Amino acid sequence: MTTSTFKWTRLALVLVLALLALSPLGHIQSAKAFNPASVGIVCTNGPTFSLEAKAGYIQMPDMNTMFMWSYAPAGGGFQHPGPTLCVNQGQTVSITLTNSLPNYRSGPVRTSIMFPGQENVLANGASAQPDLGNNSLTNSIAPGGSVTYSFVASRPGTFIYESGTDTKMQVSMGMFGALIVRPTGPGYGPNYMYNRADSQFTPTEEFMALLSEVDPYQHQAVETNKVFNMNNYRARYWMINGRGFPDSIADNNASWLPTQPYGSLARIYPYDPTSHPFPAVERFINVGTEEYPFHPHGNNGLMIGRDGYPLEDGGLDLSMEKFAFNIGPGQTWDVIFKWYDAEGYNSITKPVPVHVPDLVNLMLGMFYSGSPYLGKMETLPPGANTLNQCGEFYIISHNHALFQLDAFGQTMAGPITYLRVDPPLAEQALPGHVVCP
Ligand SMILES: [Cu+2]
Repeated sequence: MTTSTFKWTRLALVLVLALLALSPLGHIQSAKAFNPASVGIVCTNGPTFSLEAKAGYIQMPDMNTMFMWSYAPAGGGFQHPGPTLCVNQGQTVSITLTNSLPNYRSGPVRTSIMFPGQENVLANGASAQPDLGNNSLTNSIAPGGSVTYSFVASRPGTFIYESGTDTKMQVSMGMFGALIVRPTGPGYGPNYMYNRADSQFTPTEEFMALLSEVDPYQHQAVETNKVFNMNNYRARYWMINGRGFPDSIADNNASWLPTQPYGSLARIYPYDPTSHPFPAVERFINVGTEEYPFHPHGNNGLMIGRDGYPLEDGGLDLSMEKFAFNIGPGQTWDVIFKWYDAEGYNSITKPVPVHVPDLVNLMLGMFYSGSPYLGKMETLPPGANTLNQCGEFYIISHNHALFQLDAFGQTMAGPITYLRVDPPLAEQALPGHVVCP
């Protein structure tokens, strides 16, 4: 059995516990691209932003609710993580922060934002300074106060913004978000990661995995005005974009996750030199305290940038293909990937050469279409259900520190998400094929 055959079989048999909305099947309509707003990065476009530090609750995958501190749009509802701030290289970015954090242990809580990777940051127009008297790495503000930070986004890439005040506690409580700077060099633009021709990607296939963790005992201590004690810190939840699996693969702005707007399902089309020539991109970000070795199944990723620097040296391409990306605390990694038909399997001209075991020995995944061929749906055995919509493939991606695939003791939750590969649009439009919703 070749490696790729093994992958096909494993894909067909993988057991999946998630739920996706099942839409009506079996009717033919003209093929059109899915609504890109339901998946992928949700940008809050700049360069001027107003954020509010506040407290709220999120839903954990084990159905607990968790008290969090986070950044939200000023005057808007609570959300976690903070808005994904998108700007263009060269712009002067201006972020006004208002402090609406509740008192903690009867005292006011000062806070701030720092911008790792950005230079010459100003606070209210003057050079930002450490505020060590208030345990802050940058200018902090008391509740009710506000401060405006500004800087020139001088280089493209993926960056973090996070609290610079009492950082162990406040970042642990959830005060972080992503900052994306798009290249503006001559001939480049928002569909490039860097000012490099080989960093071009498909704009509707830009994804983010903001990886974080939660120690519920520390959060409960803060909620109930007890001591946050980093000596006792131990994460029990791990998240992608502020959600754990299976919520992680729900759409952006899913109605049952009102304070966790960002999904992490990556939904793409196969590579095709004419109709779909450019790859997808994923921005990996680690705001936790542990390494997160993220592992997509089924294909490798090409790591092209770290911490906002393209992997190059004097014109030499230092990008590297990896089967797992180890994202260290505080790091960001930019990874491009594509799904392509390496073996050319075809149900008639080149069938998958594998003997299908007896039904009693099969475990049918919830996403299995009944066929190992992309774009085909076939009858499933009696009693088997599928959430497959149009013969698409689902390939799991997860954090490979397996103890982190957990939600306070509930296993197979946490930082798990999926790559969904849809059949090519032209194929969806063929007679007898199902159009993907
Ligand atoms: Cu795995």
